[in-house]
Amino acid sequence: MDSSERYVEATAHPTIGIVLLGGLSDPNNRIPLHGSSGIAYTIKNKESVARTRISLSDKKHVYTFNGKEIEESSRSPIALIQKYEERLKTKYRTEYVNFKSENQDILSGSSDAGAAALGKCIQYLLPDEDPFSMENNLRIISESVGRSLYGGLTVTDVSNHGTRTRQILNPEEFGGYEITAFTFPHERRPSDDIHFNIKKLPEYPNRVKNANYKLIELQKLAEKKDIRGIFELAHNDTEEYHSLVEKAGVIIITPEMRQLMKEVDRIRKNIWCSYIVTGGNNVFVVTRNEDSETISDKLRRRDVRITKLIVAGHPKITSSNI
Ligand code: ADP
Ligand code: 3S4
Repeated sequence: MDSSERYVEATAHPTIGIVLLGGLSDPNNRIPLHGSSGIAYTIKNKESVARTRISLSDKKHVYTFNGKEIEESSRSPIALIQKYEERLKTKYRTEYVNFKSENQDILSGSSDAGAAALGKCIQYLLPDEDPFSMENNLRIISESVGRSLYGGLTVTDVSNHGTRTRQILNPEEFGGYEITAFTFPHERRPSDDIHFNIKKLPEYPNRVKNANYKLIELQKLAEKKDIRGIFELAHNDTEEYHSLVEKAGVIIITPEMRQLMKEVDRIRKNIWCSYIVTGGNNVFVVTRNEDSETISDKLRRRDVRITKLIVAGHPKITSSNI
């Protein structure tokens, strides 16, 4: 960084779906076809974050992600920065708006974290920016960005005017529970494989109705602070979602992942636990804190990485000289 450079740096946490999202009405603006819900997470005793710095300089443009230069593409943060560039240049009398982001200890849900950390920087620089229009602009990078923008347990509602996320439980309410991620050693498929295919199914209108209905249920569970109920709902949603995703020809749950899920179903008969599978190569097993070790030991296998996660909060400004 040159000594005259002005900058702001923010971090945001990655996310896991609770009522899973499948189907976008407009692939460029990534507008969801139904409401959804999720939590922000961090690895226990570590900081799972996207760390993003926006700097203002008079020298040249620099855009990097995980140390590599990035190009303009449909989901690129460059397109998002361009939406705010003129206002930033006028307000801060600068020539160039630069972007640098690094992901740290993220298993999945990185795009939400990346979009939210960038959003937090822009909000800092342009505090009058309306949060609703900000959330909808950030969707270019990630359709479920609201989960990371608000942290804890969130619901994202979709209307004709756009999408709006609200937090329905703060992360502290999840203090008695741990999420163990079992990461399988294969590459994940892009989430767009799900989004493009699921909406072609004849069952899809019913899925849209069910997902929206589940959000009403979830709100009631959150009001009662029924954390187990919330993760039971997530467990059932994983089953409904993946049976449709598979009918649409997209296999996310491999036979090895399914085998582990069957074992969770067996354990659940005696000790409470549940699972979630989003679009990646993780099976997330939720347990009470005191049962986490026993259950992980029962599920442990070769080549499957085990990581302990907890629910996390909203983005933070970590440093700035502006
Ligand atoms: P995930 O489950 O990790 O979100 P996706 O395939 O949905 O997986 O999204 C990955 C994409 O998100 C990356 O290819 C990149 O375009 C974008 N992304 C990830 N991290 C960041 C970041 N820190 N800043 C900006 N964009 C990011
Ligand atoms: C496939 O925007 P992810 C999905 O709702 C899309 O979590 C989220 O998750 C499902 O694995 C979901 O791409 O984060």
